[in-house]
Amino acid sequence: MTELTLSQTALIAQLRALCGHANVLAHDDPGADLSPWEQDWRKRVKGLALAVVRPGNTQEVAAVVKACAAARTPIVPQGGNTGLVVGGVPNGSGTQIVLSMTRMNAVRAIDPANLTITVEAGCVLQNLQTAAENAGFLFPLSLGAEGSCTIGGNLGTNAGGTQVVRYGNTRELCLGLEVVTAQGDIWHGLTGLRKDNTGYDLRNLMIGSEGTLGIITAASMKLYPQPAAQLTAWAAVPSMAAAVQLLGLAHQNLGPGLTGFEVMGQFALSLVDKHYPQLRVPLWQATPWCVLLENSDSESESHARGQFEALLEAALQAGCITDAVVAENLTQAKGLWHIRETITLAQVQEGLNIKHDISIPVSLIPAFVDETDALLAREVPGVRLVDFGHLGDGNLHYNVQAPQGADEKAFLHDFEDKVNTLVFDQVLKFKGSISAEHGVGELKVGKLPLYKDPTALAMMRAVKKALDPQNIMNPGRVLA
Ligand code: FAD
Ligand code: 2HG
Ligand code: ZN
Repeated sequence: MTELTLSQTALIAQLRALCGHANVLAHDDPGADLSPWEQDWRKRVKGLALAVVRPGNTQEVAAVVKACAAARTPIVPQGGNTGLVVGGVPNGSGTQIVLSMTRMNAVRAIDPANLTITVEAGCVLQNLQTAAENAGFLFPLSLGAEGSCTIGGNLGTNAGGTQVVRYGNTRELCLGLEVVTAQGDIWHGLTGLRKDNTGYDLRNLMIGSEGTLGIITAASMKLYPQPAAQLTAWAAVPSMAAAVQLLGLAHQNLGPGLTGFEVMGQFALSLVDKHYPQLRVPLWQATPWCVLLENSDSESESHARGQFEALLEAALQAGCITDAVVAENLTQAKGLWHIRETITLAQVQEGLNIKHDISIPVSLIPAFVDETDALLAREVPGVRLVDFGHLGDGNLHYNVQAPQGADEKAFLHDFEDKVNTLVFDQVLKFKGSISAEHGVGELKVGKLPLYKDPTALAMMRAVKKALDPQNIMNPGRVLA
């Protein structure tokens, strides 16, 4: 730990006066362990915070920001710290404040007639889902990290997850925001309105800005009716082209009932089988791809089952599936989803890898995969592809694992840039995006200018300069 300057010491004292000593952790406190807030989930970066500040309400957030703005001290907002692109941890300079939102976790209100729920930013996603369920509604955002990620982080990254094909990503689920600006002012934008054409859409500017424009302190989110029945199927498909054909049939047969459509490559599933054998992955050994589908029905379970059987029959006849299992009950369905959600953890067990969270028009995905697989095999011999994702949204997690037995750190050092360039060039060629749902963070900040429209980037820089002229909000993330 480097020595604190006098102004840093004064700022920490001021923050302690604002939020309470126990809610401001700093390295000057003997025994304080800041590493949970300094280390990113993937263990790609270990930063060094000047302090971790945990405000308890919006007024405290505003006061903290004002104090930091006066001291020109950068602020890194953090929720559950499950982000995958190094966006929510401080850099190594020891000069940045981590603003942890987890104490602000209240459900403020539910409006059943308006179908909205208002929650504070630090509310854990699973708790938000449960609050909605207890009130008789569905909050459909769902992702593997839902037990620890927060709605503020979901909004900050515009998270996707497994229900986007039906309900949209976090952006589509949000009606209003309360935000503390980079100047420490509070924007009271917690409207529950579905229509509001009174100028620029500031809500959508904040969503997906990864903490670089302001701090989200609360949000009004949409609620939906609970489906009468939810059925899950797991199908073996012979190729990515067949998976895309199955998606078309699923749209036709299930209409808005199609609430999930995930694809999983054989190697991705083999990692789950290897590291979590107790999960009993079905069908994976005999097929290059498996698909997980969900049908949510507003009528009844028998209606849903009938629809599913008709779909799977049509798919078998068309040759786009070779085998399938339909979960008999909710426990089995949860088990199948658990296998899908465990792929990320199985990758961690296997070792560090290079993640590509990309989107491509669904129609072009089979050609993208064929071509890019071949290019990688040629350029990086022995490379192993952990390929899976939200095919219903055209979103692939096209992850690259070191060759079997290779030193993973050396592999990343020698090949990360080459592999990223190769994959992202392919993404550009296939009219895609280099970040579908995880965001830019620090990991992709250098690549964004190479793959984003220059006029769009210039407008983004202008917005950043206008809203955060001192560049204190999560500097170095999204825009370099
Ligand atoms: P953090 O990691 O703490 O922060 C993420 C970003 O948001 C940072 O830039 C941070 O500065 C900013 N931020 C946090 N809180 C605020 C706030 N209140 N105001 C402004 N900015 C803020 N992501 C998906 O999109 N889809 C998935 O399916 C998915 N699955 C995952 C599965 C696993 C096992 C893991 C570990 C991660 C997964 N993620 C997924 C990534 C991650 O969970 C999401 O990005 C999530 O939205 C991050 O929430 P968080 O609270 O952990 O945010
Ligand atoms: C998922 O869809 C997450 O499971 C994580 O977005 C993806 O591990 C990954 O690359
Ligand atoms: Zn994902």
